[in-house]
This record gives sequence, structure tokens and C-alpha cells, in this order.
Amino acid sequence: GRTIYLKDYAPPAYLVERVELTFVLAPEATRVKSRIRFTPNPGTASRDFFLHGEELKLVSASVDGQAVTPAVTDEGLTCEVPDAPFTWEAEVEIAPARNTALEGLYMSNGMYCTQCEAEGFRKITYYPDRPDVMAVFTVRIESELPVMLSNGNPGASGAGFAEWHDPWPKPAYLFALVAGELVNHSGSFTTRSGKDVELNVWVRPGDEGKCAFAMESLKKSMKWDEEVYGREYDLDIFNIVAVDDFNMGAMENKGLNIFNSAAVLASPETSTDANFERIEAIIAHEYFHNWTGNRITCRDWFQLCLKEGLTVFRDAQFTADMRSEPVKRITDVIDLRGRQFREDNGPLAHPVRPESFVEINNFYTATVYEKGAEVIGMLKRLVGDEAYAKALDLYFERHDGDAATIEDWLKVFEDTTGRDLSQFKRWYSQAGTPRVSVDEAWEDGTYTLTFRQSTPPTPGQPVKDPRVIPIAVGLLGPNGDEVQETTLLELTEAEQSFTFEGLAAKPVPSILRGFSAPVILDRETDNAERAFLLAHDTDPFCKWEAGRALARDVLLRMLNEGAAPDKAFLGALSSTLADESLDPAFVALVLALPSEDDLAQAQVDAGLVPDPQAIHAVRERMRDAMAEALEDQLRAAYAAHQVPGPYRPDADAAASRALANTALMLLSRRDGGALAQTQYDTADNMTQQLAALSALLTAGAGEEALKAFEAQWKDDRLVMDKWFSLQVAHAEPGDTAATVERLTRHPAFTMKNPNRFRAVFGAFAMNQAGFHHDSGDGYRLMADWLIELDALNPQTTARMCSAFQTWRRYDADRQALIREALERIMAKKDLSRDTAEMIGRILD
Ligand code: BAL
Ligand code: ZN
Repeated sequence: GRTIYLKDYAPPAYLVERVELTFVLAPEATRVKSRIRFTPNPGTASRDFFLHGEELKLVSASVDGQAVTPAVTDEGLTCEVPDAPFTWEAEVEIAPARNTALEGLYMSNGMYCTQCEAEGFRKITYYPDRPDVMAVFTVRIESELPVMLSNGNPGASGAGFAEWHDPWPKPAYLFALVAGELVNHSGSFTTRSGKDVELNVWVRPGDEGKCAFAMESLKKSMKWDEEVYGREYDLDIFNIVAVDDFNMGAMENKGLNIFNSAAVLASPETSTDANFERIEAIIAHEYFHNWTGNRITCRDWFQLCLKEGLTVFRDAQFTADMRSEPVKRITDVIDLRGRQFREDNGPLAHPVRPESFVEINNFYTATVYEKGAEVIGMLKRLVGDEAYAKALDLYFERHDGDAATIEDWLKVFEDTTGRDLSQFKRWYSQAGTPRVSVDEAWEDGTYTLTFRQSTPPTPGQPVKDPRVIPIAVGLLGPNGDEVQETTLLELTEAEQSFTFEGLAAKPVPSILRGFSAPVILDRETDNAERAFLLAHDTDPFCKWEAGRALARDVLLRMLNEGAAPDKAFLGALSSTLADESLDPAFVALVLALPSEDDLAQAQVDAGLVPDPQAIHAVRERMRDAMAEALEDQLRAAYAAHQVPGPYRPDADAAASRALANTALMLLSRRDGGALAQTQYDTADNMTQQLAALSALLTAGAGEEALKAFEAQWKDDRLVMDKWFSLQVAHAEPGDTAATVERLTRHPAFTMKNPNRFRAVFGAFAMNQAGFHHDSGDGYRLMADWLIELDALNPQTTARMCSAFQTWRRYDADRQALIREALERIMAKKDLSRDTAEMIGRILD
């Protein structure tokens, strides 16, 4: 594959004024006619006319009505054209039924649908498929299917055809088309300026009953974006479609969002609390893209974080407003560390704004999305809420209709605040997670914190410059009272000190409140202080973080020194459980131990080679100890947090269930699963049913329930995904590969459905002790299946390769086994560009 560089960006030679597309749909031979009005770009001297196009059969082409014979390659075509406005017409043939990559126009259960971001439109017709070419689209769809949708507002329709017109200029990646036997759940929304918008959630017949929650989430999102960002919807209609076969979570196509059915269909019987929360967040995310992504798009794909970081930040704000702000923040940090820090710390590390790529699909990463959102959170903290709001207003005013860059984005903040953001910009250009160490000094009522920052080398970036790091700090007195409320320190130097005066006694510092920057904080401290902060800190994040650090420390001592489960730690958990002022969701988060991956990384940080099986065993032992020491309290918490009445997916009810089910998981270690069996038998919603099944599997008593679950849900794809995943997640280390292999032989297993593949192999990669079992069976099995999948679906295959990204942290034997697996994938004939790039980077 050829490498594309940010530094090589050149504006397009021709711009598009308008596009007319006609689709005559047929599974094996869809005809796509295009009529495109091109005009020379006054912003560039180049007149090289190039249209992207892949896997297309060109039937005919003309320029201003004169037939032409373009020079066609695998990547597109070139043609002699005038240095003046002209009309290009072409007809191509494509085969959606044979499109297993799920990119471009493809079929899912008899339904036609599209996925064009990032570069899928070029598999539909010849076009300048780059985001800085924005055009007004008119679409005509011809087929006998009852529902035919595209972007924008509906135009004429009749027997066998439907027309759509999108008045807002957009890049081709936001194009969408759907046609099928669909039914809709409809609703409406009146914008703040009084415009009525028709809303629809389109699904396959039978799923009508699972749309209400998505519809409510959409209305909440529309209202929130008006209230918080002053952003109003801009078309007469907003359609959402659920598709079973989809590589991503969802896609923000203008006026026609297409969703993985897992990210939209919800019912109490089939969806967990986590599913409801995720659906609400993804609906919001895609809707918010209408302004941050669609009205203002990206100049080129290197600017992906411009829309994704900002939209993730916005959806996180939304979730915090709809639910619990502290719980959202803590769970986001857990996710960031589990996925983004992991990425930043290995061979796949890249800046929030990458500078090169081979396949852009490989850069839809936790770094671009989640770290991209963290960077915006830091910016907001640094300039303050008021300036942030002003800067955003200016951004929308100045760049509406633009394909913009990170420079444009930072400039609105500079112009609003007068701040120089050149040092801050390093957050976009430097990869790697900064490490911040802190020392304290106390003398005559003056308390000094000295910070040092450094960022380890990452691929292509051996040396890093200091960044601007906002560090929110508070101080607690010896009795636990707060003596210094949260204040923001701006660390800009490699080493810098900050003093606090007039204190009566040496304080206990609460550092990085709210996780004010995506850094690793190194601080020499002891478990007594961690327990003190867990008990007294007023900042929910730092309070939780203290408990997390305590847990990590005692687990590492068990692992590295053969220590017994720490009594003081169990005591701290007991106090947390006893504190009725706490949100039960917070208590559940404190009771959850650091992940196996987290502990493996902590060992690496301590200069040790992690043993995944030993890590697994130690966590099991600690959970047994927790169950034993806390049994009475857990029983009481379980009873106290049963939620009466019909299921509601709101944050309070979900919080109670989270604590009760955390207790249930631990109690199943004491009672052989008796309580879990009772819950399983009486559950009237999926949260309770799945938690009970999980607890039964923990107790080794889940065989019957697994069978019953399968019999009950065999016709529900999304629920069956949970059934597949759970078995892999609960498999013993030595039995995980065999479990995966057995599940791949299940009649309901299919490689063609990304959700099902991920249910099994995503769970496999997450089961660290099983995947990294010293037999090497895990690596071999994963490689076998990635090789198979690559021929069908490169994008999902490439994503799954990240299972191997931590390989250099393991012992020589495991590394040799992994290398062998990776080299075997690399040697596969016709390996996709996507997978080749990923394996190449991992091996490098
Ligand atoms: N733009 C791809 C899907 C999403 O981030 O919303
Ligand atoms: Zn997005």
C-alpha cells in the first residue's frame, strides 16, 4: 500500500457544484448513473482531472454530452476535460449482493444500504471522493422495494421510484442510500424556531417494538444541542435506519443516519442497562455530527479528530447531563486507559492528528476519538466555560459550510481568548501518553508541589517537547476537610513548582481532579493515604482513583511478593459499602478490580514481565477474599438495591442494579450460585437475566441456564451475541481457545456478520489469560480466523489485529508464538491493505 502524507495535501483541481445520481437497484447488477457539474477550482492552478473509483464496471462516460474514453486504473480514472465548467456523465455497474466488505453499497438481509466514510463512495461511482469537495446532491432510486431513502428532503415518489434532494453541500462520505422492506417508528420534533421535523426510526418488520428508546434519545439530543450549543436541525426530516451487518457503531450521513442494529434497537427484555446508555450516547453522537462533522466537515482525513474528538466530547457532555456526571467521567477514564493508553503505549501509537496513513480506516481509533475528546476537555478547562462557549459560537459562524482543519479550530480559540495555543497544539502532533511525576515539600505553612513531565518515544517520534498540562488540584486537611478547593495548575515546563501558602498543617493533595488531563500520574505514596482519599476526597474521580490505586497496589503485591489479600484494602471496601451517601453506581465502580490488562501494564511499568495466567489467578483470589470478608454487607446491599416495579433504563435504577449485580457476582462465590439462580428464574429484563447468568458461570453452575437462555433467545441476533460473548469471557484460561473453537462451530456463528464475529473474537481478545495462554493456542486460532475474515471484510479484520498490539510486553516464548502468528497473517496471498498496514506496524 502507498503511504499518504498530511504534508502532501493539495486542493482539488475541480470543484463540484451539483450531483445527480440515479440508482437502478439489482442485487447482482445495480446501475448507477451520475451527472456531475464540475468547475475549475480558482484556488489552485492544477487542472489534473482525477475521479476516484474502485471495483466499478464503467459502462459509459461523457463530457458535455460528448462520449469520452477515460484512462481507468484500479484506483480511478483520468480524462481530458475543459478548463471551464462542464458536465460529466457516467454510468457504472456494481454488485451490492457480492459486497462482503460492507463498504460502499451492499446488502444486509435483503436490504440495500451504504457505508461511505471514509472512502466507500468510490465503490459506488466515479467521483472526487475527498471531504474537501462538497456538493448539493439529488438522488433518484428505482426499485420495487417499498421504502427507498437517501439524504436530505423527500422529493417526488411513485410506483418503483423515489427522489431525494439534499440542499446542504456535503462531501461524498456523507452520502447514504437505503432501500428495503422496512417499517418505521415515527415521531416529530419542533425546533426552537418553530420548524416541525419528521423523525423516523426504520427497522426490519418485527423490530418495531424496539425503537421507542432511540426515538426518545433523538428528541433529547435535538433539544440538548439547541440548549447547550445553540444548534438547530436544518432539514424537514431526520431518518435513522437499523442495519444488522455493519462495521461500525453508526454513521452520521446527512439526514439519514445508519446504525448498527446493536446501537439502536432497545427493549427491557433484550437490552441491558449498558446497552441503553450506549444507544442514547450513539444516537446523540450521530445527531451532533450534523453540526460538528456535516455542516463543518474535515478538509482531509488527517483532520478526522476535528469532527470525532469534538463530537465524542459533546456526546460525553450530553450523557453527563442526562445521567451521572461523575459516573460518566470515571467510566470514560477506565475506557480511555483500557483502549487509548494501551494504544499510545505500543507499536500502533499515533498522534491525535496523524501525519501519514496507508488505509484511513485504520485510524478510526481510540486516540483520534477518545484522546481527541480529552484534548478538547483540556482546552475547555484552560480557557474556561464562558470562553469555550464563545469560541464554539465563532467556530460555527466562521466555518459553517467549510471543510476545516485543526489550525482553523485552534484559531477560533486564539481569536476568542487572545491565548497563544502553539504549545497546546503539541497535543495534536505528539503521540504517547505523558507521564507526570510529582514531589511534595512542606515548610512553615507553605506546601509545594513539583511536577515533572516526560513522554516516552513512540514510532517515528523519538523525542517529545513539554506540553501544556492542566492539572486540577485540591488539598485536604488531616481531618479530611477540604482546605484548598479545586484550582487549576498549568504545567508548561518540563519541571515546574506550585506553592500553596498559609496552611495550618501539611495537607493531603488530591491531584488530577476530574482527570483533568490524559496523563499517567506517578506519585510516591502509601496505601494509608490512598485509603484516606478514598474515604474523604470531595472529587469523585480522585476518590475513585484512590481506591483504584489501592487495589492495584495490593494486587501487585500479591502477584510479585506472594502477599495475602490485604486486610486494610478489604476494610476500605467495607467502609465504602457502608457509606450510604454514595451513589450505588460509584460503589460498584470501587468494588470492580483493575482489569487484567491494567495489571499487566502495571507490571511492565515496574520493570517486570507479566504472566497473564498468574494475573488472572490473583484477581480470582482477591474476589474470593472480597466475597468472604464482605459477605454480610454484600447480602444487605443486594437486598437494599433491588429495584421494584417495571424496568426503567434511567441512571438511578441502573445504578441500583449495578451495585446489586456486583454484589451478586461476588456472592456467587459463596453460595454456589443459589441467589443467582433465583434471580435468573425471576428476571423480567435483560440486565437482571444476563447478570444472573454471568454469576452462575462464575460459580461454575451455568450449564442449564446457558441452554435455557439459548432456547429462549435463539431467534434474537443481538441477544445471541451476548450469549456467545459471555461464554468466551467466562472461559478458564486453559479452556478459552477450545471454547472459542466450539462456538465457531455453532450453527448460529457466522463470519459475515461483524457483530457476531466480534461477539466471539472480540471477547477472546479481552480474555487476556485465555488469549495469551502459554500454549499459544489463542494466537494460532486468532490468526486462522483473521486470515479467513480478511478475504471477506478487511476493515473488521484490521480492527481485530489490535489484539496483538501489546505483544512486546510478554516473555520470549510468547513473543515468538505471536510473531509466528503475525507473520503467517502477513504471508497470506492478497492480504488486504488494511490488515497489511496493521500487522506491519505491529511487527515493526
Ligand atoms: N463517522 C463514523 C462514525 C462516527 O464516528 O459517528
Ligand atoms: Zn463520530
